[in-house]
Amino acid sequence: MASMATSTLTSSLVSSNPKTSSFNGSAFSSRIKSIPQQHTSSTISMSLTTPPYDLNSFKFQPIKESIVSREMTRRYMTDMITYADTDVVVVGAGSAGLSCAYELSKNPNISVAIIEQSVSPGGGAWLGGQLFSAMVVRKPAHLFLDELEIEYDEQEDYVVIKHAALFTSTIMSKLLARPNVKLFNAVAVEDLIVKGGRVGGVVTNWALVSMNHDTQSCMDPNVMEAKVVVSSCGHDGPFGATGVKRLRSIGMIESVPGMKALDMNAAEDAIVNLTREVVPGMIVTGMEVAEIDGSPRMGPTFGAMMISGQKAAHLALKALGKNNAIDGTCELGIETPNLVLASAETKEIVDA
Ligand code: 48N
Repeated sequence: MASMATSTLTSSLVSSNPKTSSFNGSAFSSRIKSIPQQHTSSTISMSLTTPPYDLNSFKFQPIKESIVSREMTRRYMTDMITYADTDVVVVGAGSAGLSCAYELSKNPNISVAIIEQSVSPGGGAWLGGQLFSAMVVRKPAHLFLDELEIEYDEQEDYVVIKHAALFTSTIMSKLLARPNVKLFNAVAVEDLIVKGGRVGGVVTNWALVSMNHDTQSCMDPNVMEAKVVVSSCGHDGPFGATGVKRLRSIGMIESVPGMKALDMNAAEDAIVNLTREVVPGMIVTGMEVAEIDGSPRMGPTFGAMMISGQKAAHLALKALGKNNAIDGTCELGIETPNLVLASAETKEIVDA
């Protein structure tokens, strides 16, 4: 009964009729954007279908333990052999990295490896600000959410996803289902492959090994070659901004000034406009852009991560000589995002 009472309370707060509901006194938005009825979680959870088996006499088919081991080992080793030389490596599976990999995965001829040091990919996108649930996305980035069929509460200039995990779990479920994508989580990129002044791949190790190099004798890494590397290492956490910091320590860039103080409006435009190939073979996206350019931080708004990730994908497609939305060479609406991606780099935003 409690859950019913809660859902009644919740629905009165977010009722689609502004005249009958208000929140902190201001009338609520005119409508809640929802996806076709057959997809909504409330339909699924409210349906009274019973499981297709008898829960009172449930029995699994038999299995040999070694078969489980062989199934996991064969697949993982096959994936490592397959992705040892790949088109694009995306370092970091936060909102920017996931958006980039999702956009790239639309082209079935592109192979994408996502390297994420955490066991649980998603970076900072499992929650909004200060560990609150809701995720704010400023328009027109909500059009990306429409493409992902993610429900949100719509306001005039922004939308609110009721729980950030709805974005992260939805984009990940769609992305990981695609045949040309492989996520290597619990794996860290601890260095770059650089040949002739061009980034040509990444140096990897189990993340727990990367974090414990000082506790053992030498534990050498593995490698993964790539035509293009997209660095989306964020700015926070034990591995924050490790992509651009490595570029600095090997002298490929001069400085990593770090993000400036918070200014939502300046920050989100700057992140998207400054998303670019910072050295030959390496594109930077998401909050790492703020780290390398010293642009302001935006705090708990996530649209820039999504669009920066999409832009990084099209910059990677351009670098691969494929149709892309930067050159305007891909069919509108099929391969491109339903937004016109700003292609001009506008350094003056940062200097303003
Ligand atoms: O979510 P993050 O940290 O980074 P982004 O850029 O995708 O999104 C940033 C966003 O969540 C914000 O910070 C918001 C908008 N706040 C801004 C503000 O003003 O505070 O994801 C980065 C991911 C994480 O999952 C890391 O674990 C991972 O990258 N990672 C790595 N994985 C493998 N190897 C590495 N060397 C590595 N470095 C980071």
